[in-house]
Amino acid sequence: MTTPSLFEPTTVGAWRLSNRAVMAPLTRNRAPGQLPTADMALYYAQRAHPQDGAGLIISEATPISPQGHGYADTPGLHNEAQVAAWRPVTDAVHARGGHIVTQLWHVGRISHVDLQPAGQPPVAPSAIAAKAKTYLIKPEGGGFFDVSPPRALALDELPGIVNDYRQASRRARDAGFDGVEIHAANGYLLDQFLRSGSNQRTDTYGGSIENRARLLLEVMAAVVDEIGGDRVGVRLSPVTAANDASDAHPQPLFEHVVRQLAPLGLAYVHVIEGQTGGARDFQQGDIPFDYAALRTIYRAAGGQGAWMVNNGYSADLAQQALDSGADLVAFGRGFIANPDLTRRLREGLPLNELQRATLYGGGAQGYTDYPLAV
Ligand code: 8OZ
Repeated sequence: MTTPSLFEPTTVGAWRLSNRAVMAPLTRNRAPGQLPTADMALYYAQRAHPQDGAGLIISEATPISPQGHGYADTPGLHNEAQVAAWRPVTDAVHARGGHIVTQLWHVGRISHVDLQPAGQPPVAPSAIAAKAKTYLIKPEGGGFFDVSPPRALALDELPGIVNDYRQASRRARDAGFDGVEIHAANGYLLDQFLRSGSNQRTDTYGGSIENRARLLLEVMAAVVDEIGGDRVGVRLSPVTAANDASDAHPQPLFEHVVRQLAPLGLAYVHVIEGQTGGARDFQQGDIPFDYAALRTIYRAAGGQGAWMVNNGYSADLAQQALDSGADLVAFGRGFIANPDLTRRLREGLPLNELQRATLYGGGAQGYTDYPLAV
């Protein structure tokens, strides 16, 4: 039996990808005025080489509405100026032979009044403040600040949020993206609804697992209806504690989610294993999360989307994951520091070191100046 190689082409949803290495979504805070820039086009194009770069690029998290913003200088997809400014980014990636989807984002309670329309409190399932920080750029410079206490969304506001995702997916298509990934991970709005620690609603969007999953599933159905399931993925982080996310019983919650996602005909399901950017064996509650069972349940329910895994993968670990049934592997830090990460993994070349001081905000340094291997 031959097992798939990280370095071989594959078909995912509507796309023929030149390899199975994916560039994970990565917030970089280099979009002043919430508009994509020429530097961003260069950065993504550098990572889009068909053999040496990512088979699929997932853009940095991209807010669907003014209210969906929670960090300084993140590029939106909620007005026509942003659509026009994203176009050179998608064109540059396509000119290199790559594929790019945008990650659609609403931060929910992980925001700050400085970034909210009219200085209003951020919105959340329930009025519970996260013990978390956000990145702001003040006149004296960029830094991390406590998030602001949120207000609970009213029931009659939720259809508008679903519609914001729908409109953003339409704008993504207009901007030339190959599709979208719905960001339902890392303690942002959709994950806040999923998990009991942030969702204490008593209406049909809180309480039971079915109710907590409702908003995500309505968003997925709307976006699939708008642009087609074969251009839509979703990112989940079943156990992460990022942004104060918590749920004592993630296994039945996420099993319900993937069972409900199965009939949508998605391009892929993207799962962060463990603590985002941290320990792969991190768990919430008493029982280690069973990721293999999650995939088995998705498949048993008829789900045919590619299974994308992420978090701290090396070349060896990636190949092991492909050998045991994963279809795609997403690399984050590796692609920040190595535009030619796929080639380096294929040839066993050393990796550039990640420069942490230039991760968030700033200019070309630590962004478009990481060298290719010689
Ligand atoms: C790091 C800094 C800011 C945002 C995520 C969108 O964790 C993010 C993010 C990561 O998904």
